[in-house]
Amino acid sequence: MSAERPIYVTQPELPPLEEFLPYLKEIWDSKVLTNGGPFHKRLEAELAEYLGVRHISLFCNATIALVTGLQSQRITGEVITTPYSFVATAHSLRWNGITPVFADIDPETLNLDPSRIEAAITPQTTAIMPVHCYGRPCDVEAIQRIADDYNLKVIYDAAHAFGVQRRVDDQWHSVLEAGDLSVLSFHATKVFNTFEGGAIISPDAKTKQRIDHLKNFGFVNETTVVATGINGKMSEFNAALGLLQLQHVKGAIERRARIDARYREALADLPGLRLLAPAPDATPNHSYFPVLVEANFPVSRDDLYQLLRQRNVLTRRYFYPLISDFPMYRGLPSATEANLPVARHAAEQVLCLPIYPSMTDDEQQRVIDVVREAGCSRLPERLETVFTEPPLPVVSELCRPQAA
Ligand code: T4K
Repeated sequence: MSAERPIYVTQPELPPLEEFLPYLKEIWDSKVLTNGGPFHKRLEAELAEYLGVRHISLFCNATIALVTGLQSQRITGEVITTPYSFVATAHSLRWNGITPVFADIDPETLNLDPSRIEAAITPQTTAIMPVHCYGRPCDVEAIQRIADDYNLKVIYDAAHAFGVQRRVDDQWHSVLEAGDLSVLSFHATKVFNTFEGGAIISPDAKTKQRIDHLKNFGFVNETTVVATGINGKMSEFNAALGLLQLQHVKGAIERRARIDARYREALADLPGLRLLAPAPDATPNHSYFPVLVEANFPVSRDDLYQLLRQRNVLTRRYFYPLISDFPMYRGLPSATEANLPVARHAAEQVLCLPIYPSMTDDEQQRVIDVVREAGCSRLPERLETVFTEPPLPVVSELCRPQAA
């Protein structure tokens, strides 16, 4: 293992501690810690404005928000979803007693392929749960057309899609407005974090009210409980942090954009390394930097992953294994290999390179050097040296990107 400092796939963005202390003082003075206090109210209002949405309900995390969102829409039976996501997507269905039905993904976008949805619909289907994977918008129009034709709800797992906008008829709209509900994650690893946290974006005040009841045990007042709700509330600590994070998030996304651009410039010429093309007509948030290690890359995806680990670059294979391969899902009829060839292929090729605002240029260069070194290894005997200690031969000038 390398003696160099570890570079993680992500590192949470945090504001200067001294900026947070006055918020803590206010909490300490008021002794209002949770249950919809002043910071909670302010964060809902300020986030709605920042994101360009009207109704937002804060949650303790996105998983509980997904579970609650499904419950609020009274979704039952079967829901069509993607196997290429974090396991919480399908778990939220199971927590509602719903059967996930996996449909394959699009090879270009890695999002649920609308052309695969119709064949998965049965009389038990009540909804579609797509994921804006890596923050890249799904084909929301095509999905909505199918939902309308079959009278299905659409619940978006938008955990990755903070701040992402789409251009519709020359106007920019939040991607979170699509469908019946969208769910965001504010986990430590996300573009906007409140340590842990999440939110549901609702289309109208009535839906938000129902969700607000459901996340507070079903209470509507001191003595009335109208539903089997849960405790999904965000605390004042997390909400206060969110307010402060919001002041810094624009700069954080801009820094991510520069890291993204530099990876593209440095890695575009490597045969066998596919970079996902930016989505047309969308403002990305650069939450992840996935690459697909194809068959003609000199080393396999897993060898590249190990090679990076040897150099203390701790990438992740989001999303491998597929959700449909986990033991609680693999027995489902929709989980078969034959049903999900594109998702399986992507899961075997994907590697998410480190991207986070505080990543330095030197750290990024370390990542680029290892990937280029692997990508430029042409001779079989060289491949063997790649995995021996002491560390690899110096990257040849030939393999260096033209511009850093
Ligand atoms: N839907 C989708 C599509 C999702 O991707 C997620 C979560 C959800 C729903 C559910 O959202 P939440 O209920 O979590 O709000 C991470 C996150 O835990 C998870 O939130 C996220 N998706 C998923 C894609 O990634 P792991 O198991 O990879 O996390 P972990 O702890 O290995 O962290 C990755 C790296 O981040 C570490 O190597 C170092 C760094 N890190 C992480 C944490 C937690 C830090 O530097 N500090 C930290 O506090 O799942």
